[in-house]
Amino acid sequence: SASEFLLSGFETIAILRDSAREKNIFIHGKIADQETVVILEKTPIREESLPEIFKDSRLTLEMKNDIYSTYQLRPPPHLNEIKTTVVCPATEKHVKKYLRQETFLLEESGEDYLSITLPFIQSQSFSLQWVYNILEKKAEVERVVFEDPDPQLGFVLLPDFKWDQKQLDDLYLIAIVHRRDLRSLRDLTSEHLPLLGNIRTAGQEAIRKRYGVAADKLRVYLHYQPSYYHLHVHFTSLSYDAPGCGVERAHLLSDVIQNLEAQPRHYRARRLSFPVRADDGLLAKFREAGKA
Ligand code: M7G
Repeated sequence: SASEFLLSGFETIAILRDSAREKNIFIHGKIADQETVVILEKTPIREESLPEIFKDSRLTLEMKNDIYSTYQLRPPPHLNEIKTTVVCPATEKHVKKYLRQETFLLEESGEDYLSITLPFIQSQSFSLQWVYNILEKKAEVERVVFEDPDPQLGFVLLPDFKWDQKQLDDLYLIAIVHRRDLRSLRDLTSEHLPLLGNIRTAGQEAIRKRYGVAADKLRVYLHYQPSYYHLHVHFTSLSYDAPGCGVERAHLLSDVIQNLEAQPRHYRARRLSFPVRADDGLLAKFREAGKA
């Protein structure tokens, strides 16, 4: 069927990163001569599946010592799934994004943004096609949780593709704005307060209605720098240590709103810090300009 996909033609080129703790692996390879990134991730164990696991699984003893014993448990196959993300054809930038690398913190003034960062992101950032597909109802249509169609204040709220929606512990949604002229936090001024307020209020309300998760259980933030330069806001479960939710990259929406209320051009003027990977072209540009 159209929703089935074969990985048997996948040829591995390199392991980009893996983590025993996160139980995932990022692989660069080829499918039919096309550059591809595949991400495999073991999914959390859900409380609802415990009765089935206890009833239908086979245990093999590994060791026993006094009151302690460890086993290998083989659950029924449908409870042993691996969440798989495929990027194909992948660009070199995708391969770099997932490669584990040393990072450096850059501090960017408003002027640095205009003279270094903006020209750089205009020349080489990820395609926004997936974003436009969502806004134009060409992809992920049935996944949309909430939409405000207003062209200026509106947005689409849907599950982030990092979340499989099977448990609330790692709840992760994104709100993507309808207007297409806002690249990132840097573009925001007090003029955009109605948009930001709408995303916060309507987004939280939609998540409460759909998932029963209250506003005080959500971490609502923007990334700077984002990977995709079309304004979007992350909504993650407060109890989930989401990738990229650290202070060096995440800006809480409520702080953003307060900063703009206090100073309309806060994000145009202020120095902003953010991490970059060792081989990020932006780091090279900052170094060329003697700013890093
Ligand atoms: P970001 O801050 O621009 O970059 O966030 P990051 O990926 O470095 O965090 C973009 C968000 O959009 C991320 O949380 C991605 O997981 C998510 N995302 C990316 N793509 C390509 C898709 C997609 O095709 N569908 C959905 N639903 N989410 C995506």
